[in-house]
Amino acid sequence: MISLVPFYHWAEMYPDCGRNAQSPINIETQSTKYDPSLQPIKPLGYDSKLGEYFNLSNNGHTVVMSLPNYMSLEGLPKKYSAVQLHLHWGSRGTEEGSEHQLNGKTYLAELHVVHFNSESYPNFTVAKEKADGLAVLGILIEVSIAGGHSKSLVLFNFVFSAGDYVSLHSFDVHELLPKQMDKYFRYNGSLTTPPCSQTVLWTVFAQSVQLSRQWLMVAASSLLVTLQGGQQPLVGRQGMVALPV
Ligand code: SG4
Ligand code: ZN
Repeated sequence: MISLVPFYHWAEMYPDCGRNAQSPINIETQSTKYDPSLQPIKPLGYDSKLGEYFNLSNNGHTVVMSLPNYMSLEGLPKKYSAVQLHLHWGSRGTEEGSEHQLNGKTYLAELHVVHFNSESYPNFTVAKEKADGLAVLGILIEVSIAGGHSKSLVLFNFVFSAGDYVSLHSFDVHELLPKQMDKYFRYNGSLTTPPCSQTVLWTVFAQSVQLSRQWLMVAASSLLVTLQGGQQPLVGRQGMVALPV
């Protein structure tokens, strides 16, 4: 449904999509400010292998993996628990698919790990309406010439068409995060798609994760068919970004 509404019409149906804290943004690193009060992000339970099933599915819009609440983040003002992760990539299938930009550069793809404030709210649905309700980790993805790639990302190849899903017995979300996690950009923004709720505390890591080109071609061509054009990112607000050590 959402994918049929072009992004320049979103604000007509979803008023929040026309407001001033819309994500994604272009992060101009020169104009970021160091904020010494920011803590390193510490994921807890992300590498758990408790024998649960993780459901990775293609909802016709993007590829989403549900995550258990015991995965949580430390280092944010409140405790946030994981809900799901999903991937954004480009409609032309090759180079430009990230939502956030660093110094005007669009990356190949971007992974989002969505969390809700589980200290204050009972679930994601309630939290997403609250100012301090959500926290999303943004991981920028690049092509690696060496051909190295994360094992976990290869799994996205299995969900080719809308409605496809795989259940995984164990999944190491840690593998999808950059090695250097203490350098990131932080700002208050929104969900990048309707309803565009301005309730997201964003953390975009400075270090990107590498993916092989071979993987990319398979993934991109399968999603090209499914998404028929992919998602169009909105141009959002600039500034209010902080850079810790
Ligand atoms: C993508 O469309 C995901 O498929 C959505 O997840 C997600 O919605 C939406 O992006 C916005 O999230 O981190 N990019 S974002 O700001 O997480 C939500 C599902 O539809 C609410 C499950
Ligand atoms: Zn997203």
